Amino acid sequence: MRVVKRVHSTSPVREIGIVHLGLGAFHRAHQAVYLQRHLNRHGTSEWGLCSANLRSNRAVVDQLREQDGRYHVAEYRDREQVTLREIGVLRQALYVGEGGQELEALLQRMAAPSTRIVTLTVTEKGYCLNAVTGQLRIEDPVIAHDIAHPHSPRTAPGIVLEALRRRRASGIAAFTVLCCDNMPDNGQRTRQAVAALAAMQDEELAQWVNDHVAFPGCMVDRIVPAMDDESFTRLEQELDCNDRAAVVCESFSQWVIEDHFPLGRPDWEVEGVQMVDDVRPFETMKLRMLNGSHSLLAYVGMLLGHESVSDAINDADLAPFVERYMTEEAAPTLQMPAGIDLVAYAEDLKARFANDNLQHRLRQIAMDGSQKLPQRWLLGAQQLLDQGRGIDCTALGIAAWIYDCTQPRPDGSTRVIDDPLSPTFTDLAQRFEGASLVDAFLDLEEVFPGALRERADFRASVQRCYRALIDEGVRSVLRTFAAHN
Ligand code: CS2
Repeated sequence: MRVVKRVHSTSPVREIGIVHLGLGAFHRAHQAVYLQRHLNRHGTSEWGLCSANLRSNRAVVDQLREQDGRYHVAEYRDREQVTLREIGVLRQALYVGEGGQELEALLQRMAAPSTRIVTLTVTEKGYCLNAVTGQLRIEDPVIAHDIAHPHSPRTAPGIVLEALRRRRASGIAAFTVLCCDNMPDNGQRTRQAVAALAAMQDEELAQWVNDHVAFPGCMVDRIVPAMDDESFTRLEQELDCNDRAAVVCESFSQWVIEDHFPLGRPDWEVEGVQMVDDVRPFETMKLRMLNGSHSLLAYVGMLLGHESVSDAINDADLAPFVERYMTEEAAPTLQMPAGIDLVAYAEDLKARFANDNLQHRLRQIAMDGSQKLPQRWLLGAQQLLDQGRGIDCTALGIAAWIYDCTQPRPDGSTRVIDDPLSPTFTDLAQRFEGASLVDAFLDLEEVFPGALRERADFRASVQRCYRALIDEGVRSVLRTFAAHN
């Protein structure tokens, strides 16, 4: 029998204090839930939300408007225990769109004195930064557009900057910018994106951004798969929840935030948020242990024919391999504050991955690999090699990623990979094969840090794994690894 705890939203919001960019499933199931709990506890709140989608998923914005911003989050602990939470804290939903239809409404909201925090989940590529160096990609056509047209920006950094420019012009203090994407040093990276863009437009504004805008870093964690028809049907059948804006997620949730909010913030700590001085150890732990394992499960798991994370972690050959990655290649690169037990963390992660209520698609995790690999695997791999340690698991992951990016479909047609570098991958796949293809991938400056690209031992490990994948097949490679461990 399924135990469903229902939590309703009855309290009114007094004011919209937070504007969010990126109204995806993750935002609806993570930040919005913390704000809803804050609202329920206080009975009212000045931290209501206005959330916007910039270019993708207009449908969810329309749906939310029809429902007056209300929707449900189904939190699955396991098959027996589900909490169905109603969210009422989202007071305005906007869609900017290609033509910038609601850009003005969004900018006005961001420039309003009541807005004190702007949060973002626009995915790694949304910041238009080189994933390795963290520098703004000024050659990117959308950034070039924002440099030329500062008042009608298209990118997230451009929109944040234009709103800040308006505040400065009207003498309103800067809002705090809180990046909630899985990037290393995400506060600093966001500052870098906004300040570098400002420097291309107006040096004084760039200086003002550097002097007056706070960009605290944070680590966010909750597994929230993208919704599909099957998940909506299950919600309807199992929980009697007929809501096309609903989201399904795990019951686990974590948020660690650097406590630097000059215009104030909700008292998040009461809802279990960890407010810290330095988020970096937590961020690196999560990126390498959780996200790194996710990417490994995705690329190696898909080669084994699996579709979801729970299927992949239940594979008797893959589970020990991922465990070995966590203990031998991720954990040794971390320096955690006292009290953090990485062995227990790894155990918890395996249990979370096994939650089969979620149907978390490996293909979803595999997307945008070029943007994810540097922080999930490559910085750690560099550290391991410097310490004279092996990188077998990471190297197999990279080989599987190259394979995934370049293999034609079974019918011979080219598979379009969901990645900003997809045209480059197609080009490399047409020009090279075997060891030269691997070499061409390892030369990609946008993905591999220079120090790694130059290491013969690194290149040799990936080459060896790629050859073994082709010659022996993935299952046999995993078994050979296990036998030698
Ligand atoms: C995943 C993350 O899609 C991905 O790349 O690794 O979205 C992951 O589910 C979250 O970071 C969990 O907090």
